[in-house]
Amino acid sequence: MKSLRPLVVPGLLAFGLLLAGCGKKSDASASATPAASGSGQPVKIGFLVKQPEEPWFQLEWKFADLAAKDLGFTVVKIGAPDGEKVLSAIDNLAAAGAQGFVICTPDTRLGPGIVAKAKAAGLKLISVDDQFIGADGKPMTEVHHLGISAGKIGADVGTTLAAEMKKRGWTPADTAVCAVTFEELATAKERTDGAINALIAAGFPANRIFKAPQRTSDIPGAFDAVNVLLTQQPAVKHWLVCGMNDSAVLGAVRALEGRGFAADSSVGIGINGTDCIPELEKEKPTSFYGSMLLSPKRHGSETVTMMYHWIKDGQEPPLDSRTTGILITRENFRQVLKEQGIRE
Ligand code: FCA
Repeated sequence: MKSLRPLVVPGLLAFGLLLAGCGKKSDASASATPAASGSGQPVKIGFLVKQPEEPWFQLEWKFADLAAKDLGFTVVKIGAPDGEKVLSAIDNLAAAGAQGFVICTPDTRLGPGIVAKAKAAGLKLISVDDQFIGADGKPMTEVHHLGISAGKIGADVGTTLAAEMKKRGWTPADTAVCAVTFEELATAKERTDGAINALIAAGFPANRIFKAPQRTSDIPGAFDAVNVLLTQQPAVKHWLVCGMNDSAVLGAVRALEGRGFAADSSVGIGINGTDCIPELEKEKPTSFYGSMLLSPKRHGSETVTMMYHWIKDGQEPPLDSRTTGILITRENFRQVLKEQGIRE
């Protein structure tokens, strides 16, 4: 999601115009698309992701493909980093005879437009990871969604950070929290809010918790944000780090290293568990202590499987499904990743 913030308003406007312009064409493809359910046509399902370069999304795709192989349908994998790509992907899917798609949208505020476009194209729709936001600013709970229990997973990060601080004998006087935030994305805000609240509940002083807002939700975005914070807080001796995902915490850890902080003076815990594997495999431990491993298997395979049964058998999926996370560290990650089918 590159420099989304400054482009959001023009981006949304352009998305609206594109949508208006596509109305006729979509209607045409809707009538050209045979009724999906029970039509006897081969099932074809699109899987659109906002950041195809992130290992998390590559694994979702991998598990979607495995489910498709098992059940005998096709998954069309499409990287859609902006609204324009999303719209053209929906057109292409409809033209190619797909009956539905799963999407992690590049901007949750595109939700109403994506719903309208999918409807016009006669495609069923499930959102994954990032829930659509309606025109009223609230989650679009009428759109079928599979996501994570973000607040609870964030809270587990906070509780673990507090325990690690205690283990190391660090005091609140010389320790601070760096929360790498991306608050325009609801699931990201719920995660970092969950971590912050759990730290406070564990007795960590609220005035020692600092937010480092990312401009982009990737490693460079986190790196830049944390460098600013470290310049502002030169007196801190020990840092505890949380963020929306592994990339956020990896960017923070690299920025900390640039200022001389290492595993003996800072602790970071990510979320995803899929984008930090090379980090945990490094011979020498870094400040990246561990991650809450989510289930790319469930997100990838369950979404397309639900979509498949919806198309084929008319079986509507639950409106809202949530998945959990488990802590992986250098001690257990090989074993857990194997159990979860992520690594051999
Ligand atoms: C969001 C994040 C991903 C992953 C997913 C479950 O889409 O950007 O990294 O954490 O939620």
